[in-house]
Amino acid sequence: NEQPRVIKATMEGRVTESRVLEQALGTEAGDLLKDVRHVQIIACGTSYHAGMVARYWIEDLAGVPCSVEVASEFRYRKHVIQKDTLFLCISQSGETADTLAALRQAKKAGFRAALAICNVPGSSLVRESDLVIMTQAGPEIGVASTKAFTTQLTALLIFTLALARKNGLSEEREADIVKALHLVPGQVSDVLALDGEIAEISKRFMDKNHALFLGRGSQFPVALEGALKLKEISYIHAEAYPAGELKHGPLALVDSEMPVVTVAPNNSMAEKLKSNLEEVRARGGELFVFADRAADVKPEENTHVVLLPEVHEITAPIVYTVPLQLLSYHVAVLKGTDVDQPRNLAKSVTV
Ligand code: F1P
Repeated sequence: NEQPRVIKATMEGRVTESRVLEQALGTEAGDLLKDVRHVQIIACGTSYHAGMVARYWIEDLAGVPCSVEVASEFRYRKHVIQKDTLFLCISQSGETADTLAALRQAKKAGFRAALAICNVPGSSLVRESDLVIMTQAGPEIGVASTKAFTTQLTALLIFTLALARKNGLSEEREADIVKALHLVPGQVSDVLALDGEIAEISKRFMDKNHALFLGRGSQFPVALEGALKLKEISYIHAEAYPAGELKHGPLALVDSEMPVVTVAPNNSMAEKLKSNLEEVRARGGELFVFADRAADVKPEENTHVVLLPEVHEITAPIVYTVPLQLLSYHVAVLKGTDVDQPRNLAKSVTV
């Protein structure tokens, strides 16, 4: 519920009405970003999903190749780090052992600069990085990240625009996206107002043991994050796939016992996604579709549609995350699990 306010706070002092401010990443940023030819993103858990969204933005808007890897793998393999690589670590706590180990290891190999997206001032990650964008999420009480994620996305979009400007993004496109970013807090409030509707559909998950989440493009990581939230707090086994992968395997799982949750804003992938939904419907799967009016997905038998505000394609992942958080929350409450402290999990994995 705090997300509209903390997303706004993360933008404050970094963007005007239509531009990202030069000092958004600190005074040294200009020089350090100038010759970046590759971005390597490292993170764990929810923060990793934020990095996956950012890859779509960085390649689309800045035209810079971007790789994303979980820190727990990156730190244990041989890798090539080049001098013009920007090493970007995302961590709510700034104390995640795998993320710090990956950063320290990459430092030995040499890179252009280390940028941290972090929520805790003075944390190890903040101290060890050259550039920092602090998210303004405030303390996360629950183990499962929620507002940390949407503020990370906000910070990552601001970073992407700063990098993109150095790589020739037009002023018009920047203004279009910054204006869309200013609309996000209000759009998130509108989504939070759908709480009752989402609580109602969450009842359909009570007797389910599995769920499938689908998204296309930058909504694929949102689907991954939705599945992670459901696993973490309601203990329902959930998997996320890019919708186009359905026919390459997961379709075999679809029957009336498999709820399929889809994030379907009216983006450039919408038509393809609709044909994926048909594939599910034809096999008796129960569909839960989060879409805007323009996406034109009709409620039918076995298809529950939750209508969301119309959003810009670039900022859509921030807004579409929130209904999936609400869905997991309500399923967990109905199942009586501890929403704030799920079994077996720690807020910060420091060993
Ligand atoms: C990473 C993370 C969280 C998750 C849980 C365990 O933490 O995987 O995303 O919700 O709390 O740790 P961080 O590096 O973002 O602090």
